[in-house]
Amino acid sequence: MEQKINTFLQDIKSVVDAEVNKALHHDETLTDGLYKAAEYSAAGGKRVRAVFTILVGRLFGVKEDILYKTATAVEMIHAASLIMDDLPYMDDSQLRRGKPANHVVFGQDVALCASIAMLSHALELVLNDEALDTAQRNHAARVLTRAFGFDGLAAGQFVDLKLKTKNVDYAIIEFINAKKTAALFTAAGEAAAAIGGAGEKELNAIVRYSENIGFAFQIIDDLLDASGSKTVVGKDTAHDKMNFVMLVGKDKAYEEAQKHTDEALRALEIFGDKNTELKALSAFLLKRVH
Ligand code: GRG
Repeated sequence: MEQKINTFLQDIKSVVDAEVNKALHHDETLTDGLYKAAEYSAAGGKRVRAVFTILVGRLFGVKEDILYKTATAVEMIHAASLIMDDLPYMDDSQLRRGKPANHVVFGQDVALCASIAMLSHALELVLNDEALDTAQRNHAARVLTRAFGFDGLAAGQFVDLKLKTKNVDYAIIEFINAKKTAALFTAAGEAAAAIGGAGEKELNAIVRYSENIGFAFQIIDDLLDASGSKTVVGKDTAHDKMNFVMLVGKDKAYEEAQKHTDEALRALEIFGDKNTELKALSAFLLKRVH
């Protein structure tokens, strides 16, 4: 099953790369530089969130291609957040996905415009998606919009930046991980489940699954930062921000990631045998450090 997830990641990566190219295709000459900056950062990445979106949809019997645009929108929101995260007045990172950060190549002004344009375009993709009916489009757009605002990425980043290493305890790191990382997984999961016609109980289970997977994903990311060199990880690993690994150490942090993965698996129990792929994805994501 691990090999199946690996192959699936590669397949979905090609699909999302093609969808991104389609989404950013344009005939504009005056704003060509803006599109180029967006394309630069929308490219690459493991596409874990796209796979996550599609596998949640499959649990509800949604055909993969119905979710291509939603999955691409999720990846574009993620890419937009990475551009912002690397800016000098945020994390001040020079390297991302194994290449110079967006602002290093295009300048801070263009990087910010490209990030905002990508956020906007991601929502347009969902709202104009002909594979979805109006209710599905609206539901997906609503949850994805919420994921990067006061209840999502911006909130998590704000607390992360402002607190740095001062007075940070478990509850604060929990807040940061929930908003900065898990919120987008949760929105992706909820959008896919809603497209699949999930009822309230099923939707709640997927939200619980996604929140826990997102939380574990951030801890594993921190563990990779703590043990990998920046050439291996493909991004700057030294930050003055506090994280779970710095707070409790590597072993306890890994245990915490395991606990969240177990909780995610418990949430899937109501789906019986149909949950095999999502279970495999959870195990695969946890194993990134071992
Ligand atoms: C309003 C969009 C918006 C953002 C403002 C900058 C910001 C607030 C939030 C930053 C959120 C952020 C960068 C969280 C880190 C999440 C994370 C674990 C990133 C690494 O994800 P991977 O490993 O990366 O999936 P790839 O490169 O494979 O896609």
